[in-house]
Amino acid sequence: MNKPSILVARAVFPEVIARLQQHFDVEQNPADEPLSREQLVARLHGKAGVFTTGGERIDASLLAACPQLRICANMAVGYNNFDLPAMTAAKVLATNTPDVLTETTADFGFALLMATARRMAEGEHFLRAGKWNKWAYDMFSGSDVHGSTLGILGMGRIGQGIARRGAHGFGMKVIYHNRSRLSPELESECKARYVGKEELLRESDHLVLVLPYSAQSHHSIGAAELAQMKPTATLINVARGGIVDDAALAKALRERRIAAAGLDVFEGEPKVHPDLLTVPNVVLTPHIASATVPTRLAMANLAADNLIGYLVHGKPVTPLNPEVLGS
Ligand code: 8YV
Repeated sequence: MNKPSILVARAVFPEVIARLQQHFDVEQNPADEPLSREQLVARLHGKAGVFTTGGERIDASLLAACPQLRICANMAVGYNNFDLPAMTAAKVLATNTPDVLTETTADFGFALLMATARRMAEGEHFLRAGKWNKWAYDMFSGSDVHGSTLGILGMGRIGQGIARRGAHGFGMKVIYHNRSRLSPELESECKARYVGKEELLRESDHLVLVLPYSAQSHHSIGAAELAQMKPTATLINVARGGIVDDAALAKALRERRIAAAGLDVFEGEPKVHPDLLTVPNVVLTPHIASATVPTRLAMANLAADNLIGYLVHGKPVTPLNPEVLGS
């Protein structure tokens, strides 16, 4: 019997490709570069499934051009590259990779918070540039993490992981804002207090963004929100570019209206707003919050499990639009 055909849109672990080859005819984009829209549509011709990594936009016009497509499996927990209603209307299953990256991403969010608060990147650049030739009482003085107020915008699994680290490991007072409140049990586990967005902006010493990107969350932090934050505050984004207005942030950092920012994600990445590259009080990393070998492997295997689960056994593991299954 012919195996179903799938496309793997980016280079991923060879052992995961080998697993997929046991069940499918696999075409892989071997290049480091993402496929252009035209290349993606051309390569999806006749494919029942696609393994995506978050950069490939799946929308109504692509779906109309690829009528054989039955599943798009994202190797990412975020799925803002999917037009979910259009996929559901076209009866195409969408899957993502929740849970397997939660703790790794929370570790990174906290590391970025620490590096930002304690000005580690500025110190390293100074040292590498050969400028360290004396001690000074105020050299790279940052802000304390222990005992400070940790604000979290978006309190899903990763937000809760960051809250636990702050509350239990660093004695931080945790406040959060989210579309919905956590259960009392989860609030007490995370030692987190629900507040309105204005209070969150006003009270946070370190504000971490962990909310999903959507039209509603676009520029959730812009000039007006930055103006409400403490001048000593830090802002950390491990969610998605586009949640922050990067131009407004660069201006606020340059004018020291907030103390510093730690950013793993950017509007229009991998391009970075040029003003962010020239302000000193920012720590910049290239979207690597989930990047440990075991976690990336677990993410790739879960995306593969979804393709195999659905196309071979009719049972995906982590469907986003399960209504497609019954139709
Ligand atoms: C991924 C992410 O590395 O899971 C997500 O939503 O942002 C990252 O963990 C990225 O999307 C590529 O797969």
